Amino acid sequence: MTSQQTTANQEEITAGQERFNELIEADSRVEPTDWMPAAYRKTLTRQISQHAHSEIIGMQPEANWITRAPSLKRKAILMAKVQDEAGHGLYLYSAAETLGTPRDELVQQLLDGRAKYSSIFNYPARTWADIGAIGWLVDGAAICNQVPLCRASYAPYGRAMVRICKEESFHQRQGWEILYELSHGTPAQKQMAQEAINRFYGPALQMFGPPDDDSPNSQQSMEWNIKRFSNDELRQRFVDMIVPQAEALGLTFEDPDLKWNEERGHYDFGELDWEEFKSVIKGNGPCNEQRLQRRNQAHDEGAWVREAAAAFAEKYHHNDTALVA
Ligand code: FAQ
Repeated sequence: MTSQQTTANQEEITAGQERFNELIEADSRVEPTDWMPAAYRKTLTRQISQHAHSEIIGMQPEANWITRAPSLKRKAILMAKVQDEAGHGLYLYSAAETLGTPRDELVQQLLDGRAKYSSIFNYPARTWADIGAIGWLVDGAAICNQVPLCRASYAPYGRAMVRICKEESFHQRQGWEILYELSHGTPAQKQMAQEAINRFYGPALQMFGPPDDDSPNSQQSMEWNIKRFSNDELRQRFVDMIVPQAEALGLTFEDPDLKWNEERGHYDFGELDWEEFKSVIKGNGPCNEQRLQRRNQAHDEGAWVREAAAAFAEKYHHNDTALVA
């Protein structure tokens, strides 16, 4: 590269950086064609692809219950929910791709265990009540975390989140309704609902990520208007939301430190098991191995569909060009 070219490149970068700074400062949106800092591109690719992987892996605990859902209606509802999660994964992979890394590469990172996905999906769904707990608590936590992401500075991510959040709201109501029926059913059903809540409370709170003083990405992501609230702020918001909802269900949380703090105007809650969280993220949760194995199997079994789609696209493209010619 000549020194003239280098100077021209630097000028372009400086102008790009200035424009980017203005967009962030004005709380405006960055489009894929805009210049952006390499670190901004990298952290978004990381977060959006992990989010996509979570949606896809998150299908598994629920899909395991489709054949065992207690009625035809519940089966249909659960199937629709699981399909929605697949759709969320697809919107998010599309958003991530606009940052430059091909989808195949992102998917490969998941398949060979290099990429993270949400810790919560490494826990099993043991009973039908767990499907209720996943809908109410896991989708509930997802909504709390994701509504602010509709305003993320990276436009394709924000746009994808709008539709995802609408669908997640249905999911949360679906979970709530399952638990409501069970908690107002026989004593055994109520107990099943209570046990599901006991299992999912801690892991659902951990979905918001590590505490703020142990969250290496938060500060920069907040400065770039990707994240609008810190992990702890959103966790608190979630606890404040679910406590009255649990009361309405007639269920309780197994947390002796959970109580209203008049001074703070929020619920206090107990310290979560962060050692367990770290261990699950490292791959040692109850279902990590099973989840990845199943995803790899599904990917292999879907090879013929990808090949057929590629062959069709090739043929279509060929005919198209032939028509134009
Ligand atoms: N699990 O510095 P921070 C759903 C990692 S979708 C695993 O605080 P950041 C819908 C983090 O990646 C659920 N890893 O990171 C559904 C980072 O590692 P890295 C998924 C976690 O990015 C329902 C390291 O720890 N939602 O539920 C977790 O600023 C039912 C340090 O953390 C999203 O992905 C975790 N829980 O904040 C589907 C939402 N937490 O990458 C099916 C979008 C943290 O440096 C059925 N993502 N880590 O190696 C976010 O909002 C953020 O990425 C956070 C983490 C808040 C998750």
